[in-house]
Amino acid sequence: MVLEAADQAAVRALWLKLGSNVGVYTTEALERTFLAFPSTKTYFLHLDLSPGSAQVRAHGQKVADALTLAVDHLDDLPGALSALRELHAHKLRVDPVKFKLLVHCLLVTLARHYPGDFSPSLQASLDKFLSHVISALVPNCH
Ligand code: HEG
Repeated sequence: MVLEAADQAAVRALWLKLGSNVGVYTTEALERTFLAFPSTKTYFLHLDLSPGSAQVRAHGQKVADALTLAVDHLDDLPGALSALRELHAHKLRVDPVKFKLLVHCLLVTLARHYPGDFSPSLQASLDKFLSHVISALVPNCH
């Protein structure tokens, strides 16, 4: 399953615009996820989850780097994300449902910071991209 060309172009264009700030937005998305969906916090009990936490920021940057890697490998997300799939499924044992919660909060975050860009069509492209990322991170889902 590969993202259509128009969706790929829209995601790449947004990523260029985000530049080095992707980590800022993934960190806000994590903070929103922990507040809106507290059940997600159970995976991070070993981290300081208080607002503005440097540990959440550091984790946000890792998530950002993984998403940027995904944007650079839109034709082979399962291949690009295979190590992360192993980690989340077998070591961290993250419930697949939780990925959708983080993705929802990332969309809300991007809509808030880029209201002028966030057309219904960009939302649809981003939603498809992030669904593909989830599929690549969840075993037997691609
Ligand atoms: Mg995951 C670690 C990416 C959703 C729980 N996550 C990581 C790491 C990356 C990553 C790059 C660091 C891996 C490493 O150190 O080698 N995570 C990532 C993406 C997405 C995602 C791209 C979805 C888009 N993660 C996710 C969700 C949960 C979760 C939904 C649980 C609700 N991730 C999780 C935990 C760790 C990572 C508990 C380890 C954190 C740590 O101990 O530092």
